[in-house]
Amino acid sequence: MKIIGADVIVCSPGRNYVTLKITTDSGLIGWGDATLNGRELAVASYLRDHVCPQLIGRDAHQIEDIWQYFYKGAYWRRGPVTMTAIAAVDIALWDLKGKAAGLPVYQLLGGAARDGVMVYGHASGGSLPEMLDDFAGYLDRGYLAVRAQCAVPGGDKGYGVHRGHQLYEPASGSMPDEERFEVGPYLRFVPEMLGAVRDRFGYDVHLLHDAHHRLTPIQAARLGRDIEPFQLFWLEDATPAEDQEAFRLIRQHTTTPLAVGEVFNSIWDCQHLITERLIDYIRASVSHAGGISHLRKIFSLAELYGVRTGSHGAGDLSPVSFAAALHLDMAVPNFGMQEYMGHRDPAGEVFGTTWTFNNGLMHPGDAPGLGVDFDEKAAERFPYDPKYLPVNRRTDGTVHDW
Ligand code: CS2
Ligand code: MG
Repeated sequence: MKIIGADVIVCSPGRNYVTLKITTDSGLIGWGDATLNGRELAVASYLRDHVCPQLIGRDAHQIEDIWQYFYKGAYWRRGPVTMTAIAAVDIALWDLKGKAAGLPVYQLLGGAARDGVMVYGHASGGSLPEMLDDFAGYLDRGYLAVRAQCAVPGGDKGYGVHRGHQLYEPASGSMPDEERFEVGPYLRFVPEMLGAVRDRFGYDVHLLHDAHHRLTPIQAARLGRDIEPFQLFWLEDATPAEDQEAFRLIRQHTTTPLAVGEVFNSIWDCQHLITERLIDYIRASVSHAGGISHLRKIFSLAELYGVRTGSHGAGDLSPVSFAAALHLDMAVPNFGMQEYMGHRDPAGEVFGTTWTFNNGLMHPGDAPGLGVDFDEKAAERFPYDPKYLPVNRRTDGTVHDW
């Protein structure tokens, strides 16, 4: 199955997406997701200028060889741009292999290890009553797990709070928005917010919260300890994830389960977190951590140490990589939880999907490959629209983690 074409399509149906199209001499097309929020054009160029020309003529069935060729052959290894580009190639090749075999990708990965994939939705609000009502909506729609994010009273809009009726999208403006954040009010408000969720909805729903990298290790330890009574499924990104040692300190102070990894792009970013059981869920994503081939190596390492999966599934991971995540979630033995933020309209005019949602569980469907179609004509109607993620500052103006 020889590769005869490799093209990069940048479009913006609701938000920017970078999609790789690999065409073979058998007439099959494989789709990969190369979206890196706020740095889309860097990945598009890496693919167009340095990867696509080297794909032509290769056997699309040689997924691992092609992965190794672009990982070791570049000399300069790892990093979000490189690994997102390699991920897009890998995802497209798995899509092609499934289409050539007439099987959904999860069958190629060992078949179904579960009936469906439990997903969590994103409840948020500018106030506690607004967030609680949003939370209730997810329960009404059958979700078994819900993340709660709420603006801190008197604080700025802050991470994770949707504005208006559209799904939350952090990237905005042709230059980064600047947000303000102060740790004290946040640390005092979150236990109150999570306690209000438990008071109103009880303990049967899986409850999650994302601190989004904004705490120091000891602040994260304090928050983990203070929210223990609310029995979270996980506290996410408690502290900037590149500081793996920090999780040792947090672990010493709290039994609140810890999840981290959406900014990771290789197994070496999380190797010690996993082998020393410093976390409970690894959140690396198919589209930023080298694709299906590399992510399943991370998940296999995690399995050895009792760490479960918690794949990133924000709206800036396109339907192509979300479908790929579902296929992997179906097959791995140590599945934990899949994030499902949904995709802003009119993404559905470009991406055709086959996944289903029933009673809190999702299934990728049984179409050959990933089960996602891409309408190139429709994509032309939504040209790239430069957007950046916010920059966070403390109230004294110091740049802070967002
Ligand atoms: C968040 C993301 O989904 C999450 O848990 O951390 O929304 C993250 O902020 C975005 O993916 C960044 O583009
Ligand atoms: Mg997160």
